[in-house]
Amino acid sequence: MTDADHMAHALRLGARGLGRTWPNPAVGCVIVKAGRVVGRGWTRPGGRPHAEPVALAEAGVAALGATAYVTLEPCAHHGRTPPCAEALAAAGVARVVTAAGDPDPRVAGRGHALLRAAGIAVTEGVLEAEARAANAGFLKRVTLGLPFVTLKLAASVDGRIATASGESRWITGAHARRAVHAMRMRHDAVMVGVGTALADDPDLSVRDLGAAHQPVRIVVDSLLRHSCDSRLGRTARHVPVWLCHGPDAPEAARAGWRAAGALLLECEAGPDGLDPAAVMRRLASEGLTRIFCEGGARLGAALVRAGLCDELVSFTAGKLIGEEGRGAMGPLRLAQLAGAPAFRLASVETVGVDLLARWRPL
Ligand code: AOF
Ligand code: ZN
Repeated sequence: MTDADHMAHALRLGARGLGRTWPNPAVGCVIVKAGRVVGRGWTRPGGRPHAEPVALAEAGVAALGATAYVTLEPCAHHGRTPPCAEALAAAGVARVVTAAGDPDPRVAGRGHALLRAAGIAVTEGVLEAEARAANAGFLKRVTLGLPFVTLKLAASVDGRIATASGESRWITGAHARRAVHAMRMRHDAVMVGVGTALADDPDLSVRDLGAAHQPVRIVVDSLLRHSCDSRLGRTARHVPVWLCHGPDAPEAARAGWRAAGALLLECEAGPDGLDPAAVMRRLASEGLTRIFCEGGARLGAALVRAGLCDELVSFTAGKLIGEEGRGAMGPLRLAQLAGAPAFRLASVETVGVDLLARWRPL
C-alpha cells in the first residue's frame, strides 16, 4: 500500500461528511502503523470534532510511531478543541501525510509548521487535486467568500423541462429522482427560484434513503411571493427554510415567514431581481459551502450569466416535448455563439432509463 492508497482511503472517509460539516470542510484521516490501519476518522456533522481526534481516539496507544494520512492540513488554532496538529504531536505520531493546505487564515501553513517543529516528518500534496475537488466548497468559501454551486437540469432530449401548460411531473424516471435525492444529501443546501416554488410547491427534502441528513432549503424570492402556507412553510420548524429576498419584500410576508420559523436573508437587488452574486455571498457568510440549485430556468440562467455555476448536473430523458414546451435555461442574452458559456464533459453514465452527464466550466 502506497501513500496514495492510504490517502484515497482517507478521502473516501472524508466524503462521508459532505453536506453535513458546513461551515467546516469534510476531512478524512487514516492512521497506519506497520502497514495496518489502526485509526479512522472523518469530520463529524456540524463540523466538530475534526477528523484527526476521532482517528487518534480509535488508534489509542497504537498512534505512537504511526503515520497519519489527512486530506487537509491539520488545524493549528485553538477553537472549541485544541489544534489537531498538537493532538497528532501529543499522540506521538512519527509522520504526517497531507493532501492539501488549509487556506483558513487561522491555519494557512501553521499546521504543517507546527508538526515539523515537533520533529514530525511531513509529506504534503499527496492526491492534492482529488482533495481540492472534494473540499471545493470549503476552499471556495474561505478564499472567495462564495459557495460551490451545482446546477441540476432535468430535461427531454430536446432540452424541455415542461409542456406548454407547465406540466413537468415526471420527465425523468424513478432512478434519476432517487439519484437527485442522493445528490441533495451531499450538499449543504438545496435551492430553487420563486417560479419553481410557486409552480410545484416543492418540499425539497431527502426521501427514501434512510435520510440521516436534510439539507437547508432555500428559495430565492425577491418579493416573498411564495406563501408561508406552502409545504416549505408548514415544515420550516423541522428542516430549515431560508428565504433570500430583496429590500422591497412586504412586511406582512416577512412576518408570516418569520412566524413559520424560516430564516429571512435580505440581499441586494440587481437590475432584474436579486443580484445572484450578493445572494451567494450572503449564503457563504452564513457558512454554506455547497449549494445544489434545482432551477428553475430563470434562476439557473441568472447563476450562469453571473459565472456562479461550478458544475452542471444534467439528466436527459428519452422524450421529445417540442418547441412549444418550456426550455431548461432562461435568457443568457448572448450576442454571438462565441460568447456561449462553455463546459467540458467530466463524466457520463446511465441512471435507470435516463442519461446523467456532469459538466465543468471551461
Ligand atoms: C482539521 N480537521 O476535520 C477539519 C478542519 O471552528 P473550528 O475550531 O472547528 O475550526 C474550523 C476550521 O478548522 C475550518 O475553517 C478549517 O480551517 C479547519 N477544519 N481542520 O484539522 C478537520 N474539519
Ligand atoms: Zn482540527
